[in-house]
Amino acid sequence: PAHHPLNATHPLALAPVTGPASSVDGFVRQFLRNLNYERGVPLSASTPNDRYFAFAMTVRDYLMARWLEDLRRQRVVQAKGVCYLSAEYLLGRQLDNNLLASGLTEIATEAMVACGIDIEELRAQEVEPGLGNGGLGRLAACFIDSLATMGVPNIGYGIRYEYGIFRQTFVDGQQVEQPDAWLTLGSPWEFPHPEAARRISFGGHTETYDDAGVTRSRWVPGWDVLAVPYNYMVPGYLNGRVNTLRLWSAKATDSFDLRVFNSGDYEEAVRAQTFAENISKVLYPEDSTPQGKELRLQQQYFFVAASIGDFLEHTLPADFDIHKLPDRVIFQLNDTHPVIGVPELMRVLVDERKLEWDAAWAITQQCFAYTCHTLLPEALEVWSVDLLGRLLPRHLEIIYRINEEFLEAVRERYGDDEMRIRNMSIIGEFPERSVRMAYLATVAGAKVNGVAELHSQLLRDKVLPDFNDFFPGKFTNVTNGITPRRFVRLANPGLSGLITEAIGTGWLTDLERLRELEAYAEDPQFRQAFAEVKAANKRRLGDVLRARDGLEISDGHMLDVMVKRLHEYKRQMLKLLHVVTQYGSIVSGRVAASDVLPRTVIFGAKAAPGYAMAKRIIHLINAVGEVVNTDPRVEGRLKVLFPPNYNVTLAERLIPAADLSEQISLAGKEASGTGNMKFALNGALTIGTDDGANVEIRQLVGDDNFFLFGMSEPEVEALWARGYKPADFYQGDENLRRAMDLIASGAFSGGDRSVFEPIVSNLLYDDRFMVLADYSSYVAAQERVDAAYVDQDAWTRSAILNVARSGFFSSDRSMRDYIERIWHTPPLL
Ligand code: 4GP
Repeated sequence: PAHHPLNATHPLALAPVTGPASSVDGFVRQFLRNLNYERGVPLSASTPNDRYFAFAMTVRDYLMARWLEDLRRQRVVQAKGVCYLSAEYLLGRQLDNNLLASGLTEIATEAMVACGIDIEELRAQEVEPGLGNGGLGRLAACFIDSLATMGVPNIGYGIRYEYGIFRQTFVDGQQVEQPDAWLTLGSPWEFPHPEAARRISFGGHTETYDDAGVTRSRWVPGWDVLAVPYNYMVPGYLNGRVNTLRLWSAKATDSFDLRVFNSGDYEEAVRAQTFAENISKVLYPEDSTPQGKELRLQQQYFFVAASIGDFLEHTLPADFDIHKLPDRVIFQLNDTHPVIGVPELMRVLVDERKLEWDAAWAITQQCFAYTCHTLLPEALEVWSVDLLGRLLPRHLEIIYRINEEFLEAVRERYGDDEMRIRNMSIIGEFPERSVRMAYLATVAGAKVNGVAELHSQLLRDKVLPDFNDFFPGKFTNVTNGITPRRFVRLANPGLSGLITEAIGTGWLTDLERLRELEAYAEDPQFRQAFAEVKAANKRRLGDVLRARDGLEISDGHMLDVMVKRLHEYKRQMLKLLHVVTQYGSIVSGRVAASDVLPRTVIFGAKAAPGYAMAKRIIHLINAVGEVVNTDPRVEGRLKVLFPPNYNVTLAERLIPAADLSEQISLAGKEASGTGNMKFALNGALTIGTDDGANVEIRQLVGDDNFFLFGMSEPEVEALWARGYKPADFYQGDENLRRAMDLIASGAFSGGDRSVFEPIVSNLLYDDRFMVLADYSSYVAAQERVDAAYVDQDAWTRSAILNVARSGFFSSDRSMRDYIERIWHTPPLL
């Protein structure tokens, strides 16, 4: 038969897609349908995984009509939208979030009761997609939640890593990494589209050719892989909107050489396949080896080229006038990982679409904006020219030309100021010729932003001052935020209920309304109820830690929590020195155990697999915990718990239970922090330095409700300038000396002084992050904490004020700031 054109005007195809009936019966029917027709099993023979899949698919089915409608609307309206380019999305579990967003929680719960199914068992089935390392990846997840909730058209683009952030275990107190095989049982939330795979090229060489009298360059690649899109729904909160997250998975183009296979060389036959599929195999493979570095650049180009190509060819209509691209999209660069997208868009515009260089550059400069997430110089990515030229030769040429024209403009402005030109060049010369990706992003981006006031200011004035001078108005700030749907409503249902009782609904999408709670801080009954919620959250955490790790939380203890990646600049060591100080005072008899305020200190932290010092610190934390927790002289009044494998799921239990939030980085090092916001919004008080977003938290909640300590950023600078000698601080503070000596003595390593010697000597003779300099101020602040905690009612009042005054930290507000200052993408009504 002849080819049949798609009959999209068939009445049934035109009818709006309808979800299952919004009733318990409707849910049950669809659930059983999915179990039978999608899983191919009857309820009686189903496994927990079958039931979880059928359940998740049912939730999906309710969201489907909205998703299709949003896709249709975005196709028709062609309004400007955001393409968020991020190598990481640390999503956390999807089930409860999607139930909440679709307003199905009650119906679904009742439906499971009706089927005799334990909904908790279903929840426990879900493995969280750990497609991120920490703050940067979690931020991306919060942002796409907010955009959907605000009805702003957005596609999140990233990588579907087969293995996410490693699963952390402890063996003899030391971190051991296990692969995170999150896809072993499949994921019900993804929609693969192998038919829409895109071919992504690498290697080869460039050549010039004559194009009707014009000499042009082109890339003759050496090899390619397929990028297969997997779509995920990103539902807005109760607003009927669903955006898309599109993650790319790598597949070989000619995956299987049957001839070689038949000849018996099975390994050789799949070699190409293995090589290609490595690209999306793991999140951030170790980059300390040359091979690892190359793979990482491959990942970056892979997902960015696929995303830009997808947007231009798939999302835009076929007849789109490419000159209007800036009216239609902004590509937000989440740190430097996607910055190779800049030369990629130039390549597409100039080589493929045949635009003049200047026209293409004008478009490109309006279509990108760059967010920086760090202040550590070693975290600003550079790629050796050698590697980049080998992997992406045409892109290197393009980068050279961008740089040439940029430096010419710099010369025009400042004359032959060679020092300045060398400092601003996108190409660095030492220690090897390399491309400075942050500079490329800054030159190309319409805007550059830091992630908290202090960070943006330091970025502007200290990291990139020449660029700020050259591009006035390009630098701006958008303070980070967190989604209150996941981190208040889902994580802390008790507190959410209490808030709604007090101020009514609506605050979850208008978080500044939490201000109305201020008056309730003065109401003894409310304080009582608030304290009860906190106590219940602690019990709930206790249940989780007992079941998960066999850990016990003691009644009546203050919960002092430090959860974040393990890094020297974050200064887990400072917290640990405080613990060791307290322990030392007790066992030496200087302080009676009964006079110590009972505290449980909880750490959660993963160390990068190749970061030896961070791993040693983990070992020491566990070793200290082992000794402190079992020493009878402590009488159980001081405990150190370190549940392994801190992740989003655990964060959702830990944060609502915390009394004290540790945000103790060296001032000028933590770009923003977002955990700090989550704690404040859940009614923990912060002990913190004036760093990152702590500064803004303190300004908002007020000095009386925040324990500030340590040097400010200018003081840190001044101390460096004077010459920092950590040993002087050691000599000058008896408590500090005792604590350090106790560690050095082998007290936490069975008498073996060598185990933790590298930590001790690093602190004494190097101490890049000035732990010793801030120690005495920190211990003094902890004494203020102890004193304040004794008056439980006053503490609760402060905790309520923290909640009431932290509405600013909603990621909805961050999104409004991005929209107003950078994106100019209004909600689609
Ligand atoms: C983090 C920063 O360290 C943290 O301060 C910030 O809150 C977060 O980004 C989000 O902006 N950076 C990373 C990273 O996670 O990988 O550089």
